[in-house]
Amino acid sequence: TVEIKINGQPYEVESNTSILKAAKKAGIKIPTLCTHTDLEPWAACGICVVKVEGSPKMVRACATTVVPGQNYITHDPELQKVRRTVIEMTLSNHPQECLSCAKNQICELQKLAADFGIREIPFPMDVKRLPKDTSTASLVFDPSKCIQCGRCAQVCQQLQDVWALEFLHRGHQTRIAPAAGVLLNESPCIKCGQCSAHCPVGAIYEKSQTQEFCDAVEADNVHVAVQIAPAVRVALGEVFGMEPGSITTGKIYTALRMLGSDAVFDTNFAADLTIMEEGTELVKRITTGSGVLPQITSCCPSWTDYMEKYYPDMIPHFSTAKSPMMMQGAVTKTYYAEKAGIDKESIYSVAIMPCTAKKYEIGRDDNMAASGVADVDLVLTTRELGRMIKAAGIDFANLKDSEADSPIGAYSGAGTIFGVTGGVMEAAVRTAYKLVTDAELGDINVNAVRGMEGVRKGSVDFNGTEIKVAVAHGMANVKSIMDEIREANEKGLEPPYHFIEVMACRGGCIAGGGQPYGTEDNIREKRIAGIYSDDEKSVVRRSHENPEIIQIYKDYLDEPLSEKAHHLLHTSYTE
Ligand code: HC1
Ligand code: SF4
Repeated sequence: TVEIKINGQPYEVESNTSILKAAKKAGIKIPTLCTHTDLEPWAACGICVVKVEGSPKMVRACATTVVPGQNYITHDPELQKVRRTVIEMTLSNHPQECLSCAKNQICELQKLAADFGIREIPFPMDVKRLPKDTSTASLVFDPSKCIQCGRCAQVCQQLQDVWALEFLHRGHQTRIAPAAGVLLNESPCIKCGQCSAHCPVGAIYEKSQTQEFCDAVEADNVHVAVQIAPAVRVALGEVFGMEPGSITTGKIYTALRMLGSDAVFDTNFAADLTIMEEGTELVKRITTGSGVLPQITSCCPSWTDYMEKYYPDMIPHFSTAKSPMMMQGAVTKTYYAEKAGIDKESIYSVAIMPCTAKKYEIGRDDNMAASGVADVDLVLTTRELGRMIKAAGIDFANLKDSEADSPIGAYSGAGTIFGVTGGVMEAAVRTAYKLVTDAELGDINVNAVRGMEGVRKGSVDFNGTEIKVAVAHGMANVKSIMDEIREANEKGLEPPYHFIEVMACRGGCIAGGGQPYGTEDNIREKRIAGIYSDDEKSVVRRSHENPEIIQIYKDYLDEPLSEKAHHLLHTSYTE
């Protein structure tokens, strides 16, 4: 640590920390629009300027490291004037459409303007009108609202290593867009939505489809069946002032019924189903030598998109199991429809997801209508559900809990942990162990695959056989593992792993691009703790012990990888 002063008060702070972080620790907020705790600072917006006592220059607090003994002035009339001018100039280039903006009331620029009490803009208005990019199924990019802070591009490049967004042109002409000015769906974009989760204003946001839900509820003879993803339950509460990580599963079921859903199911059920299929597929690959190793998870649609674009030679490594969302849709319109005596054509299947890429996933043409009609009709993000609940005047935080509907609503703790990085792996290990050894795993918490390291490698002892696994999250972290596998393939070496889990977003789905705004590592950790505590509280913690899973195989699917299971629950990938 080093000793510094902030506004004359002495503080002991970590060495090599920035002035911005040191001040934050001391409880002093220096405003900024471009920095984010997920990203390296790049000093774009200029609002965080501070003074160093004894020096005539102002420095940017985000990108300046503390020097022992220095006294930093964070707030004085001159600094406030500089900041105010930067905000006013930004506002002069920004459309004044707050009332109808996707970020109304949660926009960071709007908040700064309010904090600084800006009532008039003393510069001529100069808003560049550029067309909105609605080319993907997931996102709307409105370049007119972009303030060139660069967060989206940084996140796309640093965290995701996708480079779909970059700064084009120079000087006054600078703007952020896909390279060569193409549309997002012509760029390498994987629809993860991390740009939308990090944008401080309303320049990039999820494609809102709440009206489609309302229309379905209003329509005659439509049976609206909804599923909720694992990660939604530990984040939605934040929209209503609850602590991140609060488990609101029962309240979400109740709210969905109040919004007009006819049946409420849980994606966690299908996460258990995925484990049955994907776990059996893995065991088959290991024990019979059919299919290549390592097997790689395929439930994250941004990851499958990325793999198809950048590692098409590795497609045989993908598990053919569909994502839980797609499996849930398929069994909703077949098994459930038959049991409930409802026409599959009259079912409208809705998925509430923490993810913007899930909107894209339902439009992929590879076998996403296994029931004969679209298996999932509509995907809404956690943020969209939050808005619908607000609009309906529902006091979410005080709702009574209710239960999901049978026969595809029950889930095990293994299904829940799909929502965190390492969770699919842990859930699969719990069931694969049983399949291989015919015994239950002693310690059900597979700690080797937990945590927030970008890449985690470990092994699990399957009664004398060492099963080697690896987990990666945050798309930029996948490269080292994929290169390792590719090298082994090219040299004809033993596969370095048996099973790999990849999630595009840092932390897994709990920090998906469709989650409530403000996701940072401290919030990720709370949501992760919520997921693990839900698992620990579950009576059933292994997918193969979920009674409704046992039932569906008995009544309908026969056994994992059966012909029927193949038809409904598996898919293929394209180069
Ligand atoms: Fe996910 Fe999944 S865990 S992909 O992160 O496999 O979105 O929550 O629903 O489908 O279960 C997302 C979450 C989700 C699927 C499951
Ligand atoms: Fe980049 Fe993801 Fe945004 Fe696409 S959705 S531009 S990949 S951050």
